[in-house]
Amino acid sequence: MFVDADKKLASEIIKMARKFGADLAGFIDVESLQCSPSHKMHAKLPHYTLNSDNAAADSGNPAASQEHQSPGVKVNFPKKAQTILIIGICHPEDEPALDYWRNPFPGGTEGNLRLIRINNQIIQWLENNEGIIGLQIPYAITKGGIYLKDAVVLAGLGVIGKNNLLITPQFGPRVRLRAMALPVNLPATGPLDFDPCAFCDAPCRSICHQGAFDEKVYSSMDYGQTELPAREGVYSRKTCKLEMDKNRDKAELIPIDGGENMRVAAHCRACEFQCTVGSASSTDKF
Ligand code: B12
Ligand code: SF4
Ligand code: SF4
Repeated sequence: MFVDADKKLASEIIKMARKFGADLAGFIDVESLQCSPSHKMHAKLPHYTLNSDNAAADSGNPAASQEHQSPGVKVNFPKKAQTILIIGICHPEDEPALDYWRNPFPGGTEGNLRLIRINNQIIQWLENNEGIIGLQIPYAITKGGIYLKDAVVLAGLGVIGKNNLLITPQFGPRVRLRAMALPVNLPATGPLDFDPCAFCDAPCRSICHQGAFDEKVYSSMDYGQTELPAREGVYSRKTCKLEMDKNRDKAELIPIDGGENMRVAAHCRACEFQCTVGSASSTDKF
């Protein structure tokens, strides 16, 4: 049961998150998130080698590259965490550099660094004004990260689309996410009644030239749940990652902001751009 003071604090935090630059902000309690589809599926996922941008996104140290996600390991949430604050920034198509994976670069990408800075400002504000200590949650799951799309869906800020991305009413899939743990119990912001994919024939899937949506990879029978990647289990992370590896191999060494040379890789966003939800042209359709 939440009292008025909890609701007031929750709305103050969201107001401050927006003031510091977040385009989306919401809450979900840790207990619900721990039971979300990705967190339940995590322990059953086959062995997966993460790439260096996941490592760099947390450490700022690109040398910390290949990591391994072993099956059977649970996602760890910070011990005192009761509520997760999830924030997002819009990542428009005409600002591709926000997503460039740069080596060396703190946060891995400009977008992630921007999110880290917004979180830092919220943490500072919370400590000074409310005496609450917020904790940045890392990006990579193996570094203590959580599944961000699930958190946003449960916080009522969007849904999982047929392209397996989070689709928000305001920006479609063109958002980047980060989370923070809070040691207080705050009211969740969800749920949301929104499903743009229901009557859409999924151009976001057919655009993938790697064919990452061509086969059913996950079944409800094997994983004991109906919520699967790309809804029906037709997204292959292995196939998609082939494209990411190709993008990384093509990374160029270029000077950034007049400074030192960095290796810059632009990752595939085809399934993201093909979805018109939240873009100017979509206003009539949705
Ligand atoms: C590892 C990773 C990758 C890997 C593996 C991806 C994968 N999905 O397995 C690779 C390198 C291939 C990859 C690719 C991409 N990624 Co990536 N990735 C991540 C990371 C670090 C973890 C994701 C993960 O492993 N999920 C576990 C798998 C099993 O879950 P899943 O495939 O998402 O399927 C689950 C959901 O569909 C969910 N679900 C389905 N239905 C429902 C219903 C409800 C109610 C709920 C709650 C959940 C739910 O349940 C499924 C599991 O059963 C996250 C950051 C983070 N910490 O969360 C970013 C993240 C998901 N990636 C992101 C992006 C943008 C991309 C790319 C577009 C590349 C790029 N330009 O950055 C592509 C898109 C691929 C795609 N179509 O999904 C964004 C997504 C933003 C958004 N709008 O959704 C994230 C959140 C990072 C960020 N910067 O904000 N990624
Ligand atoms: S294009 Fe967008 S609305 Fe259509 S199925 Fe794909 S994610 Fe859903
Ligand atoms: S990010 Fe590119 S390779 Fe991966 S599923 Fe989307 S379109 Fe296919």
